[in-house]
Order: sequence, then C-alpha cells, then structure tokens
Amino acid sequence: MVLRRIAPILLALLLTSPIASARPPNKATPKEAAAFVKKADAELRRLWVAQSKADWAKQTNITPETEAAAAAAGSAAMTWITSAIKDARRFEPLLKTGKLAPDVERQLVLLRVAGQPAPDDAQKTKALAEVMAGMDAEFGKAKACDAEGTCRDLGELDEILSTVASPGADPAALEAAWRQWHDTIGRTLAPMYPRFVALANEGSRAIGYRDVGEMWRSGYDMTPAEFETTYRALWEQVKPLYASLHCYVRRRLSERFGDAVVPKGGPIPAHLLGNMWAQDWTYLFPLLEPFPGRPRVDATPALVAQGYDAVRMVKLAETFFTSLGMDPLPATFWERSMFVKPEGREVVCHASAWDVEYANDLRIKMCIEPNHSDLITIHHELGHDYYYNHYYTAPVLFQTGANDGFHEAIGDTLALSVTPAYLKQVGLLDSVPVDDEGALNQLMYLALDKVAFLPWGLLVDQWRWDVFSGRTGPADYTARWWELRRELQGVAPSGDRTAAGLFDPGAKYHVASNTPYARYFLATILQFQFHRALCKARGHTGPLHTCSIYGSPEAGKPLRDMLRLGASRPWQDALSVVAPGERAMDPSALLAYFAPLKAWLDTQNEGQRCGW
Ligand code: X8Z
Ligand code: ZN
Repeated sequence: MVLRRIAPILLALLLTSPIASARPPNKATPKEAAAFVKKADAELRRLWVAQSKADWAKQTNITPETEAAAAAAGSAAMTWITSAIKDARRFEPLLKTGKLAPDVERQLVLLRVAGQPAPDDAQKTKALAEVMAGMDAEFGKAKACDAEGTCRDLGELDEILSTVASPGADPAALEAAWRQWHDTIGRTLAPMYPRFVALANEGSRAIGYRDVGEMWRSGYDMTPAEFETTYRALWEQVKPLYASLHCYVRRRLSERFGDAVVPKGGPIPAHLLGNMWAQDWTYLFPLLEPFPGRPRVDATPALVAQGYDAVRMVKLAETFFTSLGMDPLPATFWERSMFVKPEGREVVCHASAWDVEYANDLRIKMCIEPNHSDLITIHHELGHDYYYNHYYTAPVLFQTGANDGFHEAIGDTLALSVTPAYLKQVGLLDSVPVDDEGALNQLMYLALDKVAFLPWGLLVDQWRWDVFSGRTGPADYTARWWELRRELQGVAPSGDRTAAGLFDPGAKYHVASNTPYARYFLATILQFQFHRALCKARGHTGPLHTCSIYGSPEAGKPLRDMLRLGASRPWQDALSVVAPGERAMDPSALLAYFAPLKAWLDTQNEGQRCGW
C-alpha cells in the first residue's frame, strides 16, 4: 500500500524534474498529460478490478475475512487515486486551452470525481476504508428481533409493511416491523456514521473540495452551485403532481384506518405506505385503484401461478434488451451472478449490477422473489449491465454513466415499456385495460412507484449534503432527517425518534453503503425524457403511457449510441444523442405522462384540505 502511494509521486517528480527535461518545473506539456492519463488508466483498472473482486466476494459472503479484504482493496484504490489527483493538478493550466486532446482533457476532469479520496494519513485511510466496508456489512447482516425472540431480516420486515392493503392489516403490527428495523440498524450504525463523515471529508479536502457533498455535486458538467439550483428547480416543477397524489392517498388511508391513525391535514405515518422508507407506494394500489374491478396491472399473480423462478424472470428481462437489437448476456453472466438469497451465508441482498473485470464480466446480485416489483428491478439492473456492455472497451474513466442519473435511468426506461399490453403479449396478464378508466388504473399504479419516489429521491442527499457540510451535526442527524421527510415527503414517524442512540437515516442501504442518491431523483426525471424520445424514434403517436418500445431496433439505435459514449462526453451531449435537440434535464415528459392522472386526482381532491 505504501509503495503504491509513492509510485505516482516518483512519476510526478521524474516528469517535472529539470534533469528529465530542460523546461522549468511545473510546465507540463500535452504529451506528458497524455502519458499520465494512459498510465492512470492502467493503474486504475488494476486497482478497481481488485476492489470490485473483493467487494463481490464480500457482498456475496460476508465474513470478517472478506470484509477485511474489501477494506484493504478500498484503501489501496483510495490512496492511489488521491495522489493521482494531486499529481494531475500540474496539468490544470492546460485545461480549456485547446492544447489537450479532448479524450485526455475529459479523463483529467473525470479523475477528480472518480472515487472517494483518502485523508492525508495512512492510518486514517485504513480507518476510513474499514468503517465503509463495516457499515455495508453490518447492513447486510442485520436482523431485528422482537420481544418474543423472533428475528427477521430487512426483506422479511419490508414484506410485513407491504401487506398494508390486505384486508386484516393491523397498523400496530406494521408500526412494530418499521420500528424494529429502524431501531436495530440505527443503533448499530449510529456510532460509525459520524466517524465516517469526518474521515471522508478529510479525504475530499485533501483534493481541494470543501466536503464530500461538494465533491458529489461536482460530477455534473456544471458547477456544484449550478447543480444545486438545477436539482431544486426540477423538484419545484414536479411538486404539484406529488402534492395531488399525497392528498388523495392520505384521504384513502384515513378512510381505511381512521382519522386517529391518519390525521387529516397532517403528514402520513411512515409505516403505512407499504415500504420501509415510503419510497414506493405500489402496495397500496388495491386501496387506491381508481376503477376497481378492472384487469390487474401487476404481474405478480401470473408469475406465481406460472411458477416463474429467478432465472426465468431474468431471461424474460433479457429478451426486452435483445428485442432492441442488443446482444444476449454473456455466458459468464449466468454462471457468476447471484440471483437468489443463498442459504447458510450472509449476503447484501440490496440489488446491484456489476462488471467485475471492467471487461464485459457482467453480473447481477439480487435476492429475487417472484413478484412484479422484482421483475421491474431486474430490468433496472440489466440496464446497468447493458450500459457496461456498451462501453467496456473504453478507457476506464469513461466506463461510467454520462452522469450517474443516466446509469440509473436505462433499465427503468425499458421498464416503462413493460406495459399491460406487453405483459399480455408475454403471457403475464390475461387482458389489458383498453379504455380511459383502465388507463387511469395503470397510471395510478405507476405513479405510486415514480411520483411517490420523487421527494424521497430528492431528500436523501439533501440530508447528506447538510451532514457533510457540517450544517447538521451528529446530535441532530435524526432530527434533521425527519424535518426533511416531513417537509418534502409529507411523512412522519409515529412517536419521537430523537432519543440518543437512534439513527434513522441508517435504515437506508445507500446511507450505510455511502452510495450517492441524487442519481435516482435525476433518473426518475430522465427516464421519461428518454422514453418520450425513444417512442418518437419508434414512430409512436398518441399518449406517452400507451407507448412501448419493445421489439423496436429503431428505438434501440439512439439508445445504444448514447450508451456507447459512457462518460466520454458531457451528459448534455449524450442526452442530445438519444433526444435530439434536448440538452437539459426536463420533467415535462414525466408531467405529460401523468397528465391524465393529475386531472383525475385534482377532481377527486376537490374540497379536500391538501398539504401537510
Ligand atoms: O438502489 C436501487 C437499485 C440498485 S442501483 C436497486 N434503487 C434505489 C433504491 O432501492 O432505493 C432503485 C430505485 C431507487
Ligand atoms: Zn441502479
């Protein structure tokens, strides 16, 4: 590890030494920049492959040994990248002069935001890598036990919450499941998180950022301040749609569980939305269906009745991608992926997609169950894998999304075409909604997924930006969390959550694993933008929600052209490849998609006191 840290410094000294050239030190040349980028590509590739191998080993088999190996690989990568970023500073005078080859310049820009940097101290770097690997592992292993000594993992507790719309659902039991998870994982992570924040900030300061939040906001081909403005402006545009949905949902929940449980005019209790984080409300659909008795819009009953297993579900999703002209997944995908929760070892069940070797070594890791939600998540994960598949021959710094929201949006874009008509075509629905009433059912179902998600997608990083900047200190972590959830989502916990030792943000995987979250908010906007553009490419006319791009190589072509770019161009350029003429993230496609539902909701909400 120490040697790796020294190597780039030696290289830098050699390259700038007056002995090595007659030029004064620090006058770096374009040729040196090109050589630097080439070497960085080789070294990063080696370190990242080692890191993803160790991470894969850990996440599919959590033991003290695999955790330690993942931390060591993380520490090595962090250390190297930090000194490389510092070395690369001498090329800064060459940026934006037109003297550098565009690919060299782009790689230098991307290097600065390519990974968590290390603090200026080997011991602290080790501690940072350990706390990061440790939080992720604790989250994966966690079990919450009730008073009778029955212990459940996150999947089992979330499943209890998902029964909210079933006839005998007991709010007290739902609240207990919610509380058990939050109390257990929160208490485990509470002492780790402040340590992590301090060390991670030291790392980002070592390369010139004020804090980790500023570093994260620097990855969008605009200034961090411009990004923040863009982010908030997007939310302001979609907020009225969310508010209409919230109003209608609260009223129906109030009718179902009574005013005492769901007070009129106030936030909705967080345990009554069918999901541990209230980020996906689709399990409420039976309570909210605009026109009951219509054909179902989810494939769960058919998946169960037809005995679908995990592999068959993944094969079905793969067919969607190949129908657009993409290649089948490589044989190694089927050999190396983890599709179901294994017996006898601890794993991270939270779904993810990998190219472990940065060389088309595609895999997914999921604990698949035969239900509609997991079928959609499989499309999401394969979206990541197909992005990898289109750019794996590029320099390693280009092997990422045009921005991180793009990466999250690809599979979801395809999943927007998993319409009732498509499900009928593949034998997973008997009949499809044909009239406006059926369409409203379909739109409601999707809104409970996409529209309900928006404020949650926004707030996770709003909270982390405050935490990393120091605006919110450790004593206020949970209080600030609930302030944001109340203000943006209109959701509240039952009872006080500010007692010492609780840490509710830690109940979410991405906080424990330090995965940025703004990407999912952006992806929710972008996927409708992509969908609108691809539907146009396919020649679809008529309302957006009736379009499916299944089986359309005409839609596949611009999508694939964008995927191939990876991060080699600013995201604005990548966007205009898939959506000619568009260079901004724009919620108008999402708003148009849900416009009929918005009109219906607003009629339903007449005379109601909306808001919270
Ligand atoms: O984490 C994910 C994916 C893996 S990138 C399953 N998602 C977010 C979440 O679960 O919170 C997809 C939707 C949002
Ligand atoms: Zn994802």
